[in-house]
Amino acid sequence: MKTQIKYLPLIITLFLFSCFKNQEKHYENTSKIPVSREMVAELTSPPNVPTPVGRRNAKKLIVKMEILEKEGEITNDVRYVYWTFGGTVPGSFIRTRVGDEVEFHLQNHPENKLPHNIDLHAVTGPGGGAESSFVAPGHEKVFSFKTLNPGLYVYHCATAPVGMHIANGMYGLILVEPEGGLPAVDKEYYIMQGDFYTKGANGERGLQPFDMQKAVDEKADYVVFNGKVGALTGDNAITAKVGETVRLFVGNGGPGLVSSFHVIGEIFDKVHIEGGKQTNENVQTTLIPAGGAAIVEFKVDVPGTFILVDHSIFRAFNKGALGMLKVEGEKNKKIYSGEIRDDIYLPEGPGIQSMPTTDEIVESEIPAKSFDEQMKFGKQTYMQTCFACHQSEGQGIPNAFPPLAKSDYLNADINRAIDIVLHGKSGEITVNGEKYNSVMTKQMLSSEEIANVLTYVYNSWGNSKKVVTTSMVENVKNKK
Ligand code: HEC
Ligand SMILES: [Cu+2]
Repeated sequence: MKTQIKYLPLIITLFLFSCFKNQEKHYENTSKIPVSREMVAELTSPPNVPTPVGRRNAKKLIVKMEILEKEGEITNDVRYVYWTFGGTVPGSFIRTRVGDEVEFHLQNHPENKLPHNIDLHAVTGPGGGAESSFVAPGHEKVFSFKTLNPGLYVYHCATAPVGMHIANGMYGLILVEPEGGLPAVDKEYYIMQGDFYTKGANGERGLQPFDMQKAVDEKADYVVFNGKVGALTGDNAITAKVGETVRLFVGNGGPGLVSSFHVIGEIFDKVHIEGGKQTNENVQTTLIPAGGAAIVEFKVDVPGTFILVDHSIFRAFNKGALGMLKVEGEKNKKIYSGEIRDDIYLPEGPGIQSMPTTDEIVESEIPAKSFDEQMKFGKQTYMQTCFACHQSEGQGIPNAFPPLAKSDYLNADINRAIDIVLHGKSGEITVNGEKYNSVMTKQMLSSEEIANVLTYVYNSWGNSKKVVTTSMVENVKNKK
């Protein structure tokens, strides 16, 4: 007790002194910003970011980054050997402020196979640090740099073959906050796109080696956020509540592809273009170069699931560049009503009041009698109706439309197949071991057309050669 009182005047003086020191002056030349004390940097794995810098003074900041080469899953049953900064793709997020003196410790784990190094775009100096950080397995290299320019920067490995090291996941982001820090927001997340090149095609199972030729040709098998398909979907989605402000630190590691970053159903209130000082407002899609970044900010006004995509859209729906932001809270019907009505729109003729139901579809006058005729008419219907989704050879599209060729699901139950074409199908199904969870709308076809098209499907592409008759379709129809 006594000693505490004795030191009280000293404590008060120190307190006042530190308050005074926080009234930091503005330095035109950021290389002159003095550093006080030493501090170990907090590093985080994606999609998390370290605590904001706020108003803290510039410091000597110790960053310890461990390189790990490790096997992971790029998508279901597809394995890949990732090379990582800190054990994740993208690598650990580094958060600094302008004027910090970063003492960088690059550690190459003794069980790794290769030497690596690091090029930080936030560094002013040869190779962005690469020249002084080349480190063999079982070694640690130390170098230091002063952060002169505020902004969001990419870091990556720059060891030959550079493209291969980046393609295997060796990239991440380092943020240099301006004096006084970034304005406070409710939620901050770390997202980074990357393209992957595997020996096997997209979805081919097993451990997939890196494919140099595909990488050179920039023919990516996977384009993903945060290192793998689904890193930000379902239970891994990022979240916010209605009314909150969200800041996304978005980077693009490449190595090959430029990202057209977009959030479906949301407008970016503010974007720090290319991660720099200049901001744009009311942006729909922002371009993020390979080896570049952007800070994206918006307020979420309505609940729902907002889909993050690379708007080069096949990458999103076929190669994995798709994430989710789930927003919970009160609906706001003024901002977004939801579906109000589903009216009939039939511009052709007056007097048509409703869509014909399958019961009302007029049966053709001359029914196909022979098997050959059924096949001929069935193929026509297939090419007009089913082809768009199930594809010309019934092969389907992975993750979207199940195959009809050699389909165990189709061949197992003929009445169920008739029912699907009559009434449509939604919900999870498994076809040839692959799960599909999508929607097939009901097809506006007559019973005879359904009989023909299914006969065609059953007698093509290695299926079970059943014949479907009009009366079989009628039976299924009348059961309901
Ligand atoms: C708009 C796209 C689309 C069209 C057009 C379409 N389907 Fe489908 N089909 C689907 C989807 C999606 C599923 C899976 C539904 C699910 O996940 O529950 C499916 C499932 C099926 C299945 C069961 C699964 C399987 O692979 O065996 C059959 C049989 C089928 N469709 C037949 C047809 C036939 C025949 C036609 C043409 C008359 C047709 N479909 C037209 C999208 C479509
Ligand atoms: Cu490397």
